[in-house]
Amino acid sequence: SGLIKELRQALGQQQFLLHYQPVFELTTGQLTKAEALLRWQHPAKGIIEPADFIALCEETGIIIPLGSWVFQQAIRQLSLWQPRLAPDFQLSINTSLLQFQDKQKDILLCLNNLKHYQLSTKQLIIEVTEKTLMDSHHNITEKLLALQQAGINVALDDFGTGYSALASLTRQDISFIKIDRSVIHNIAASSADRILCEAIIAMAHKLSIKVIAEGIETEAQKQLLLDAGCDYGQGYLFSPPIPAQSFQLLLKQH
Ligand code: G
Ligand code: G
Ligand code: MN
Ligand code: NA
Repeated sequence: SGLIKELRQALGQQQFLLHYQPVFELTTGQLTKAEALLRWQHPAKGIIEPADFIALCEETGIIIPLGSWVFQQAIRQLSLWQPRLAPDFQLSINTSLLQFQDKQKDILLCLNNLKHYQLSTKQLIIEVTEKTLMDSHHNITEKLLALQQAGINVALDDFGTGYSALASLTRQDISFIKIDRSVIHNIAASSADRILCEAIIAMAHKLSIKVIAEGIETEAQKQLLLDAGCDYGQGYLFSPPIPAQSFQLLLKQH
């Protein structure tokens, strides 16, 4: 289709960019992480969000070169911010299953890039989805454990949606779970969702997994998460995903 052709050209024509959403430690309000989120600056249609093109990138394999670009761009940006960052600051990068099926090329690239910029592997979080964890043919667990051993943390994204199983909390290759915004959305209005959320946090903590809540939009949600002992949060209450330059300003204020 026309969109596929445009997507193939987009990488060469530098139409992709990353926005960054700040992640805060809930008890201290400290800016401790950022999630890199892909955007497509289409020449005619303006900014297109990943929901409208990631699936197509996965179907066509474009996600492989695009995923490599995301790693390189995010790590380069991290190195530019480095002088202003708290020592424990981490940048979180989203990944697709295909990137783990592709001989782990990205992961090595990622390590080389970090070395090139003299950054620590501890400064990177790689976000995976349940879909990636469920693949049993590409040594995913070994690859994720190798990342952990190299010092890169792995986060399970979209927790509480679709097929995400409680059993994934017992995995040794996960350091963080990110509770999906569809769960967070209802915690102030529905006691059932609040109880679910509290139970997820308590269970994660007992299994030494840290919790990041996504999609926090109200003070009430933030307070409930604080009371439940949630570690980190992101969402419109604090900030939407913003361009790199705006993120840099935010770093100056913090
Ligand atoms: O920023 P936005 O809410 O539109 O992102 C929607 C989803 O798109 C994210 O939750 C994430 O799963 C996916 N996404 C965003 N950036 C990337 C990326 O760089 N790589 C991959 N594979 N997925 C991404
Ligand atoms: O990786 P993931 O698919 O979870 O990406 C997070 C997405 O959620 C981003 O695309 C971002 O634009 C979106 N988002 C971030 N904060 C909020 C929020 O507070 N509310 C809603 N509805 N969406 C958010
Ligand atoms: Mn994510
Ligand atoms: Na998510």
